[in-house]
Amino acid sequence: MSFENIILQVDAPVATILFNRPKALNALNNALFDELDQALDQVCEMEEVKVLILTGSGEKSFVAGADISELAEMNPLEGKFFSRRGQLVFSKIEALPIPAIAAVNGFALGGGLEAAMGCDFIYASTKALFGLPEINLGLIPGFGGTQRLARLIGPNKAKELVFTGKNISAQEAFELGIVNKLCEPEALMGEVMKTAGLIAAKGKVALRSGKEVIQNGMKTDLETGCRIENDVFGLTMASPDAKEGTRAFLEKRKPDFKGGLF
Ligand code: CO8
Repeated sequence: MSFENIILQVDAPVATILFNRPKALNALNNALFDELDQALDQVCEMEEVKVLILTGSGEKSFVAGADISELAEMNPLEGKFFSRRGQLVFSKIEALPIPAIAAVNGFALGGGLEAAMGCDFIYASTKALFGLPEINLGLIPGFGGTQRLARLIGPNKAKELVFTGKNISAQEAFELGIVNKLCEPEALMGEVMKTAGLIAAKGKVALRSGKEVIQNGMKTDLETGCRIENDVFGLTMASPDAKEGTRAFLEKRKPDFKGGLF
């Protein structure tokens, strides 16, 4: 299916979704959320896809936030629904059974930073700009940003960004731990692809298990998290990939992970 506000490219084992409203710096509107939601469902069903990349089309922007022209026309109830819509779509990225990498190629402001934080980690161009500027519009972040940023960098640093609405450079975002790796703009996609390739060579069941355990464990205390890890470890051991991985090590060869369930 083709979309108007995003582009879905599949080159298995990697799928890439580009936010594609370059004239509005890829701002997020309702139509884009509908398409993103559908594209995520499609990616989920592609057995051969093992990594998802999210990036922005055009040179300038990953996503410059929610579409302010649409936002300005909403009544409070519509705003509440829109906020929840965005939260659910970004939570869907977080809950994908495959790793998702944000390749932040430019502005990642408001909903843009929130989209990137829904991914498992962020690589960014040295030219990228990050921030939660909603306070400048008399608002607060509404697509999960207050919660994800506070968990990512701690509540005090998150509050400073939310209260001041100031934009920070890619270097500052890297130092705060928002960004895993900084790349020269022309090298960004290559670096992201390199890491995606490393990930895609692993077993799909183990990737899914590792993601699930970290995410569910982070919502709880250490002991409960270890119990979750323990249960999922046992299940993962039952997968054909686990048998292949351990056998390949003993036979001194590269594993050939085929995915597949138990
Ligand atoms: N929404 C709609 N249009 C936008 C947006 C946006 N967020 N950002 C940029 N645009 C449009 C501009 O209006 C402009 O359109 P036109 O050419 O028709 O005038 C075009 O994109 C290019 O933008 P600029 O000319 O402003 O480009 P600059 O390079 O000069 O500036 C900036 C780039 C700094 C990114 C600037 O555009 C800007 O500050 N944009 C807004 C950033 C922002 O405030 N983002 C947060 C939005 S609010 C949000 O994300 C809330 C999420 C939770 C919502 C909860 C639901 C209710």
